[in-house]
Amino acid sequence: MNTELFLNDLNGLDTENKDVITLYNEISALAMKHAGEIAPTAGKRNAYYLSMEFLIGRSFYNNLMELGVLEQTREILEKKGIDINVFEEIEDAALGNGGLGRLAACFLDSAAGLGLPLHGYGIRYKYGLFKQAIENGFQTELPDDWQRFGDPWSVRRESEKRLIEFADMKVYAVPYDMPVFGKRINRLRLFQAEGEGGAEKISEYLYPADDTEEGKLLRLRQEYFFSAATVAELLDKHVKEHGRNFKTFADYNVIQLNDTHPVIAAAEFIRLLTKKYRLAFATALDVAKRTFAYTNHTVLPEALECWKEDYVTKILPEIADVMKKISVYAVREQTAAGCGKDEVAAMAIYKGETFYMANLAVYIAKSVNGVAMLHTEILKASLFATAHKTYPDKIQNKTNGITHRRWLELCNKEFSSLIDEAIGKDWRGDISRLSALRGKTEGLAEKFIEVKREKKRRLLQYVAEKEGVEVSPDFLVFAQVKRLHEYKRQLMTAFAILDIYYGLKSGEITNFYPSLFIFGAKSAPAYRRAKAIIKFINEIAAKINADESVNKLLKVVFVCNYNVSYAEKIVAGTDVSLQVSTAGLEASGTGNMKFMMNGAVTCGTMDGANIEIVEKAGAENNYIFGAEVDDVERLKAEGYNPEKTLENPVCKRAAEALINGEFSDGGTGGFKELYDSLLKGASWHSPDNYFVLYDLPDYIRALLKINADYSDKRAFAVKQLNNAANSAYFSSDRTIKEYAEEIWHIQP
Ligand code: 26Q
Repeated sequence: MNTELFLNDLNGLDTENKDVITLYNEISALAMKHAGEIAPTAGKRNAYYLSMEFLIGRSFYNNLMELGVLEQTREILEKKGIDINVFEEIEDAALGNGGLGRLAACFLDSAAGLGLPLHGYGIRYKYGLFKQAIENGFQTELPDDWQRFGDPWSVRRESEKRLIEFADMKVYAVPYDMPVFGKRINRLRLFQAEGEGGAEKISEYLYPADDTEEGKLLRLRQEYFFSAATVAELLDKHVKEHGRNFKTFADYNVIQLNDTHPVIAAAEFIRLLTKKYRLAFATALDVAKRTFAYTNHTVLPEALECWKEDYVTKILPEIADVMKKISVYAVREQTAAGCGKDEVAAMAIYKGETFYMANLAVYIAKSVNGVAMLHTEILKASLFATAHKTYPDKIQNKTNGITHRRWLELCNKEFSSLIDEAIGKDWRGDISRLSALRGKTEGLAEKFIEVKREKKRRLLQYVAEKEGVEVSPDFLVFAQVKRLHEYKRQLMTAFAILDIYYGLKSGEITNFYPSLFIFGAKSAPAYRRAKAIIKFINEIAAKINADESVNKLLKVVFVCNYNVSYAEKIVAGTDVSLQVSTAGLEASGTGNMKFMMNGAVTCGTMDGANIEIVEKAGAENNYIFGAEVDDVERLKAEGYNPEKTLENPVCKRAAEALINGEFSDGGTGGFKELYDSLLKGASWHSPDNYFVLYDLPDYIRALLKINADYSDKRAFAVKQLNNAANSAYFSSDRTIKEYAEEIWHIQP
């Protein structure tokens, strides 16, 4: 960054009578002008991160911070009578829907920060994740036209567009580059679909509804569209720099597949090498096997991608052929390695006229990684057990992380300054230094209480404005913010709150510290039960908040349109992070890390990265409850019957709240469906598939213990600080260093 020129231009900028959007575009353009160029990739080994999602959030503040001019910009604007906070009006770029997309954004930030050549490749959706409105307690969806504010952080590269061919259409992939600022400027390249005959549709929506054949084909087109554009670009670049010597391709390039969504890139890679460059199939396959690596992000059966052969054949016949041929090679190789019929079947890439994309990814990839220790162990022992036996060195762990720049320095300036005061500023450049806080938590407690109260005050002021619910910053704040899914068990939290409410009303619960529960979540538009849970939460919130006999002690708020920017406020202003997924089902979680780093305790199950959080921060500083993986397995083997839990009046009352008429689902039948899912089983699931009723009593006990402990505010603040002090491990800087050293083999 040429700071001097930027500040000079900014000082000279005429801001009179300009609206916020104009100012945003002009200031961002100045930063882009003086930031410097994206670093060249030639002559060194580069890593490419292929992802259907990049959940970037707001770029303005973050980029100015990365460029080292945020504070000066604030001051210059102030002199011009502009409060820098006005740019909060600019909405997020939400080109992703949850953990996997946000992880991609954190990884790019860390790689740039560490000076490592990692580049993101994905899709420039016209509409990002839908905007959520709540109407009468129900989620409704509105299109997210994020580009209406302009897109000053992207540069269109018209001359680098290329034609992508389907059997029935041709589409241009036009690259838009977003620089990722840090010690090095890396590239996030997002392709936009253009052309005739409905070409633009391909990059119109993130997650088009896929309940029809047309919807499914559109998703397949999206996957191929950006994968093919990326692979063609990398091969062209290799030919230009090294000639047609593809044996060295893997020396210069490594392609990380963010889940299976872009694994079709491997098939396209082989297709191009064999068809365009005339390599033998075995040779092309070998190059692919040395180039690709794959990250798995979920073990939920319904989230494992598979494609019916006739869909693929319809629009990508050559890709279908390549995948079948890969399958033949895999079977041959596995049989030669001594695998039996069942083992080969368990690893099948192509079986029953269906392609199994996770099996394809595992076979092709030189490295397969899980995203937290437990998750990786589950991959080895269950999901990919046969592959693990066959290829014992393939599966490895890379515990997720979050960028401490956005998730601490940017969102919590107050806490960051307190840390500076205590241990100096070195931690900002080298997060491992944060552990210097460890010995100092007792001494910092009073000041931390002040900081937390201030962050709470700001959060609650915002919540009051947006949601119309007023809460005192003296409340103890719990938060459960994440995608709405049954396995994440927001319903269990709703039940627990309801039980506490009944207990307060009856006088069974006494000495209760005033508490607020914040929920934030979007449900997939077609996921009926998740939508019913949102309605249920809003129903109990309305009831409790309106009840004068209780609402001085208990409040509930469901924040509307939870997104990255809302998260920045919530993680800083929360005391207790709720991470209560059914053990074994949350691959990692990353929200848990954001809260921890901002000094919140975790109330959670032994799942995902919670296990590592507790290991680092100490069991005494967190609140763990509920069934563990072994318990869940045992319960399933025994034939868990939730009817039995109804013998406990707590569980009975919870379940009945769904059907006794106390709360209305507006005649949709949604609450009855939830009730049935708990006691009869929904879809292909067994009754209470996620052990909500089973874990509920222990959850309530944990919540009440937290409430009691909070009355010693000082001791509680020390627990919170102990979490922050031990959070360095969860910086994505650490994660990215591990990927760089152990999978990518790239250097600054
Ligand atoms: C699958 C089939 C067909 C269409 C779509 C999908 C699909 C789409 C998105 C499957 C999965 C996803 C997203 C998964 C995801 O976000 N997983 C989360 O990844 C985080 C980062 O590793 C983890 O922290 C979370 O635990 C995990 O849930």
